[in-house]
Amino acid sequence: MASALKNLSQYDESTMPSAEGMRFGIVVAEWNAHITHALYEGCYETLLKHGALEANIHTVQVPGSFELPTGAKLIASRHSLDAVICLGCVIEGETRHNEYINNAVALGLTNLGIVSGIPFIFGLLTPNNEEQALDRAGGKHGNKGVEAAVTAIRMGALKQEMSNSKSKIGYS
Ligand code: RBF
Repeated sequence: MASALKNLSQYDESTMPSAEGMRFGIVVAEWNAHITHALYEGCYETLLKHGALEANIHTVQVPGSFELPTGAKLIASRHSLDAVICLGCVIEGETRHNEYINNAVALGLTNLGIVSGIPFIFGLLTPNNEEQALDRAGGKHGNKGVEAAVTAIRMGALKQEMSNSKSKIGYS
């Protein structure tokens, strides 16, 4: 059912691949740290819950969400990773800064993923106000950090499965 896909915080654990042996990068924006650190906790705990080893999870902080794609590229250049998770929160204000930052992050992560073949996971909250952010960082709409980790594990498994395939398209 389509509605079942709206909130991956309540995912079916029995369908999850094991994250044991997978290597992850996490990039966290410091802006709105009370939100992004809650996302990070949910994300990190979920990776561990599915078997990832602490030694295989590499975390860096960047100042703001606009820096997430660059931070993601830097961490992916330094470590061999199965997925990179980017966590941030851009709250709408009086000006249109949120549109510019959010679009730049979405485009940047999309490009990184296509060019590198590594999944770059979009864990950016784009709320209209702080309440909406809190609702999605452990509140009534779950924790999008958990959902980002679930997506990273699923995409990491897909990447590993496809890495043996000989047929390639596009850039690689
Ligand atoms: N970064 C965030 O992660 N969340 C925000 O809500 C946020 N709001 C910003 C508002 C303005 C007007 C500006 C100029 C920057 C904001 N940033 C925010 C910081 C941005 O992501 C980046 O760190 C800086 O623009 C430096 O490149």
